[in-house]
Amino acid sequence: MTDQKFTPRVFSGIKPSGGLTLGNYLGAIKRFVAYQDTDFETIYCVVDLHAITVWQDPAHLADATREVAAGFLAAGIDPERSVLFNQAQVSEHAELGWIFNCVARMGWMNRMTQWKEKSGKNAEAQSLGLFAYPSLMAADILLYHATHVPVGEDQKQHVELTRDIAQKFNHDFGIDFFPETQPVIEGPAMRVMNLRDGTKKMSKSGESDMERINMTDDADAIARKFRKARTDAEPLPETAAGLTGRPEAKNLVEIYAGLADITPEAVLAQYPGAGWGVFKPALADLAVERLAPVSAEMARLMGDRAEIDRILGRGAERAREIAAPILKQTYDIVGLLRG
Ligand code: AQP
Repeated sequence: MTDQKFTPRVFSGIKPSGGLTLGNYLGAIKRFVAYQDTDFETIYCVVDLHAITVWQDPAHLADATREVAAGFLAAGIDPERSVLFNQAQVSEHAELGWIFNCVARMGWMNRMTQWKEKSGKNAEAQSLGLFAYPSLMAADILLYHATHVPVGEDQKQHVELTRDIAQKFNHDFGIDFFPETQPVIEGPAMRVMNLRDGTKKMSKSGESDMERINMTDDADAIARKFRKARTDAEPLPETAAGLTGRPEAKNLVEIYAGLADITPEAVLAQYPGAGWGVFKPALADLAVERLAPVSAEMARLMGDRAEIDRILGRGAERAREIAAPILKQTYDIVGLLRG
């Protein structure tokens, strides 16, 4: 249950560590847009401070930040109805992140699946920022006393860690100050998988472009990538239970369901026993139909970078109006002296 004393408020972010993928669209952006038609206040952030936990070329980072903002806007985020900004413009994120570095425990970070996957066998050579990034993510969320965070399945553990940090802070200082934020993960395609390996997540920074659909891919690229997507030799089953143990088939059915806003069962009812020669072109057509207007609008917006910068600057001012008093109270609770 969400604590009634907190305003129903959604916060979520995307890091500009490469071009947006179909995973970001289905797992995040499309759902961010839908929240604008609810009673929640909506705050969306391009989390550029998270992007630099791995090397980013300074010559490209600002444009990558604008491109994620363009993706939000093109998909339907209205900068009047939602607060839309980039993290680096609101320094309160980094300040609260530091305080949470002093609340979170090393053991908690060590248990994060994403840390284990990203650091691999080379943890010693990773940045300290990559290790600590879930505590900055907790700050992103709690700086706004956000009650709900829509994320893809891969981020569930980090939102749960945010709850642990809030609880420990409240307990350590004997105060009920930070809410217990809920992760919201519902519907199909909450974990869109790599097209060449159905056991791995589709990522912006994955090695091969063929393993992901980018939001800016043209119709030919989308058709080619789905045609070459790895599958097994069986046709589609008639019920969702028949997808068990078939990760690639399950992934393509879930992507279709996410794009069409229907359940995987409804997809299978529409294509009972279909072969890949039928299903893959239908999936490509649907993806083009959904993504082409978004990518055309992204390209148009990227032609006016000054306008994107203006929107992000204004969003940062609005974000700070909420964040600054919460940070000030946090400093007071911790006993940090500020004039
Ligand atoms: N494959 C996915 N399926 C469903 N949701 C996804 N998200 C990301 N990939 C998938 C969701 O998109 C939001 C923003 O994620 P992010 O870009 O900030 O971080 P990430 O999860 O680390 O994304 P990537 O694409 O894998 O980036 P890189 O390769 O740079 O690390 C989140 O809500 C996430 O769940």
